[in-house]
Amino acid sequence: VNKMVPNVVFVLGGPGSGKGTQCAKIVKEFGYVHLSAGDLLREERLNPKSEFGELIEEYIREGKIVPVDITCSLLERAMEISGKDKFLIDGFPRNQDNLDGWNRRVADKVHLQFILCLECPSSVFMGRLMARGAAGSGRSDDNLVSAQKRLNIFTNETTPIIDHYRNLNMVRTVDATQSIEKVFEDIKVLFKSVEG
Ligand code: UP5
Ligand code: MG
Repeated sequence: VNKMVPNVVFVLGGPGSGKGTQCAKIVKEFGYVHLSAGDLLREERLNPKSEFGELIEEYIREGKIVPVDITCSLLERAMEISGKDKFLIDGFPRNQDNLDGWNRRVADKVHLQFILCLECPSSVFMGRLMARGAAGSGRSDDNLVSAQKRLNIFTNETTPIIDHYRNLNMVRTVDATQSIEKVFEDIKVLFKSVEG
């Protein structure tokens, strides 16, 4: 059977930069399937049959990045069962281990269209996370201590991955400090240009 090579867009940006919010809008407008690595991990953590539940909980609370084989397996499975061929992969790859695992396991089977980067200073996104936590998000990492750890890991480990793709001229950046609607206006322009 001749299957189409799936298209993938990575959506990266600091914690609370608006990745999930904007992905939901891209799904509606452009028909992508949204795969949030964080959401898949949080779901797996609640699966009583999973052997990784405790490990995932600890990593997420500490803001640490889960070993790539776990995350990649969840992403590959979700891509497969969707039966679709256009994916937004939100919040991955976040470090060198993620990038290596992706390149080893998946990269050759998909077409990476570009990296959408939501640029937002930490003063802005930390405020959003605290507001979300205060509003009862239920996320074990929406507290000041976890958020600070997530921010440090983003700065030290994820920024170099974005730079790697920037050197390949694959990064498209939007100003994520604007209103949700304004950010999406900018994102639409990018997707329209790749959709032709
Ligand atoms: N909001 C959004 N946009 C706004 C705007 N333009 N103006 C004003 N407010 C705006 O948004 C966050 C909040 O801000 C919301 O309340 C929203 O209304 C508001 P959201 O869209 O949720 O932002 P997002 O970038 O998705 O934030 P999230 O908290 O999900 O980002 P993280 O990157 O921290 O979380 P993620 O779920 O990706 O990862 C969590 C943890 O999982 C990681 O720390 C790590 O431990 C683990 N993980 C891995 O180990 N490996 C992976 O590959 C992925 C995750
Ligand atoms: Mg998110």
